[in-house]
Amino acid sequence: MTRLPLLALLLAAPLALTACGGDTPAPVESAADAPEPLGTAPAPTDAPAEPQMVDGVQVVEVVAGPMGFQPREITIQAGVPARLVVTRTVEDDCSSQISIPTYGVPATDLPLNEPVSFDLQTDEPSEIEFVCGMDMQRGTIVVAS
Ligand SMILES: [Cu+2]
Repeated sequence: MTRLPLLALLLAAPLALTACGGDTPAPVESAADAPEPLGTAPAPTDAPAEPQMVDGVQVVEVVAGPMGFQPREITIQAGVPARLVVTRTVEDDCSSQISIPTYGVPATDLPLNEPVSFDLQTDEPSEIEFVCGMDMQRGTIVVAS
């Protein structure tokens, strides 16, 4: 995997911060009473992320929280099964739904603190975009060769 695209995504990430009324960033609430997600939830950061390998599947964990989707960019490997797992952690209309236009997945409810999974296609290099129900907060999964 190359590092340059990751760097480019890192530089681009802050540009996406403004949409969707997330103007009162609050600390991420404790997930102590949440169902245990696969592995460890990603920290709320704009840094591009890499998936966790779980039983041969690239698991991309995304939190829909006070700052929108975190992480906002994830790079995965083409040709390896992959799954997007999204967990909403805030009471916020903006993040209460997700859709994946790349796959034609319509707006799908994100129950509070309940991970919702989507299988990803990784046959060939591509970019998979996911957005909030209002098409304001966005994230991208880069399928790299
Ligand atoms: Cu929104």
